[in-house]
Amino acid sequence: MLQISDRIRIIQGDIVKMEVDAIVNAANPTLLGGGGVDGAIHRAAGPGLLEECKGLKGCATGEAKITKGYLLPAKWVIHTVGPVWQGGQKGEDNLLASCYRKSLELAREYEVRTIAFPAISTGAYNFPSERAARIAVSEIKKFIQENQLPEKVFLICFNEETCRHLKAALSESFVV
Ligand code: AR6
Repeated sequence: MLQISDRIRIIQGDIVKMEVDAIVNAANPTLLGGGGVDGAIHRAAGPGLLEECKGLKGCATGEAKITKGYLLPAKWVIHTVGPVWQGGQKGEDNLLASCYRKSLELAREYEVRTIAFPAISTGAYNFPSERAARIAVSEIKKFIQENQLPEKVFLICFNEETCRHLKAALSESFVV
């Protein structure tokens, strides 16, 4: 059995290349594609993904839905909709935490052993990166402490700043 600290890994790179059971998409409520990581995932997965997404009838902020991965190395894509940052008084923290929790619950339901998350809401949706990193790490840590699956969670950073914030949040969380 892996230690909790061995079950969370930070990796710099492109999430679409991850050879994991599931990758998480930072989507919008239509689930019909967009820019950023959403655009990259749809391009790499091919048109089958959009076809399946059309049948999902959207997704509320803080919720998550699952589809197949089509041409991606990942078997599944878990689409979650992060909050748009509006200054922090509109429930953004709880909604972001909910994205991680609901995605992990779906992953557990589908017996996902390995999963990769992007830094949800920290691009087009403007959520402050350091604050988002703390929420991501604490929600993931809480979930894996209480659950066997997923066994391993990868946090993918696309830029140096995100990496720095995630690493700081992770090491802070393991200081006793
Ligand atoms: N792999 C990993 N991370 C990535 C990749 C990639 N290929 N591409 C971007 N990122 P964003 P949001 C990082 O804007 O803020 C879309 O149009 C990026 O550097 O993709 O939740 C949707 O349709 C940033 O750190 O998602 C929505 O309309 C993080 O992923 C809206 O953007 C999230 O940036 C969602 O905005």
